[in-house]
Amino acid sequence: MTSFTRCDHQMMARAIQLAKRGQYTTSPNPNVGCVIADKLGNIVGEGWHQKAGTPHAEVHALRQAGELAKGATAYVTLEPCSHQGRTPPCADALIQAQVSRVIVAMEDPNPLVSGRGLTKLQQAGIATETGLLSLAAKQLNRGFIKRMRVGKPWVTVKLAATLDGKTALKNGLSQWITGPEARQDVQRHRAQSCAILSGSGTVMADNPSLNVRYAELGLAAEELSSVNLRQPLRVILDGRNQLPTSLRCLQPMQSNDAGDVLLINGQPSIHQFPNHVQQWQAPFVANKLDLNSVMAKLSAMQLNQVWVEAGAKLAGALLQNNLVDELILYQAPKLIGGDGQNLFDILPLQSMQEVVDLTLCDVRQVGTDIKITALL
Ligand code: AOF
Ligand code: ZN
Repeated sequence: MTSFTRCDHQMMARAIQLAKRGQYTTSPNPNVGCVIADKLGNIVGEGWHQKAGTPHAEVHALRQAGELAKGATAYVTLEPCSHQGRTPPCADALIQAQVSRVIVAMEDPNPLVSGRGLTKLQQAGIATETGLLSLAAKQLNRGFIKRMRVGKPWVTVKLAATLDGKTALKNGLSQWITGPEARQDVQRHRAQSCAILSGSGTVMADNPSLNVRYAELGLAAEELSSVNLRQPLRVILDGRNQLPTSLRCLQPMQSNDAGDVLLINGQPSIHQFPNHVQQWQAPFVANKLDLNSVMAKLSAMQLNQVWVEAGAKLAGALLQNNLVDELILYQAPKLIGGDGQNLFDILPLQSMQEVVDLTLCDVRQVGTDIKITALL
């Protein structure tokens, strides 16, 4: 059993902090941070991965450390890669720099790596240890880990409701149930996601733009000016091919290239959509778009995290297909009453054994609303 020192913990905590800087920009790659410390515990190099196709965290840290990397310890939030991807293997770079020890928070779930990076280091005589602050490291890359292990993205369903659990009036009106702070919080979650998923009913009723308004995120000026900030792919399910072309969520983004909408339908739309709207025909199961195939498709497109903003039907269908990993519910101190719309449309249950159980992870107040985060 490995025992890590207080200094080890501090260094890895710093590496995790650095990794988080990539939270809006690294996908499809994971968020990774690296700290290099000399024998006295002085930090001689720091780095984090910024964007797929650019150098990995270790390379940035090694460049900063220069000659001082020799004999030092590298703390990395993810096992150094062993393969030639868009960039060369980090394990080789660490060996070449002659570090003496590498501590990683977790193994890389990428089948191209998965232990080979650590083996390579060990074979070169470098001491390795795994598992320091692993829970925090896994939290950083839930989407990447799930895509690599399961072939599906991490799915968060976001819903906004009143205290009595209603998402809209009976006539569908819902703007706005939650306050501006909760809506700003949603912007942050959208920005961390690779895709925003919605259904035709919701986009036709509310006409949302489903984009990220970075100016509302409260980012530091240097973060805001990063050329790497991206817009999530907007994925709209339209099983009945009823979407008109005029909706806000189908319009091109100024800051984005073509290809930023994926319209998933049963057959090609009769409408002529602009080039940035791709279409994909999903298989049907029981007269409905097969949501398992939809998620497998999004994973194959290298989308790690999917943020769902949809109505009760799609949210309920995802839930019943066991495709939801996390629920984020914003609850406003308002009451709508009996005939308002529900959070999830699920089949009437017959016994308490069938009730959907969630695990609460976080409850906090955001502005005037309550934010509940629960895992399925
Ligand atoms: C690391 N350090 O900072 C990151 C790693 O195509 P590439 O070259 O960018 O390789 C991508 C893969 O490398 C990615 O799927 C994951 O397995 C690993 N990411 N590894 O040593 C890093 N971002
Ligand atoms: Zn690497």
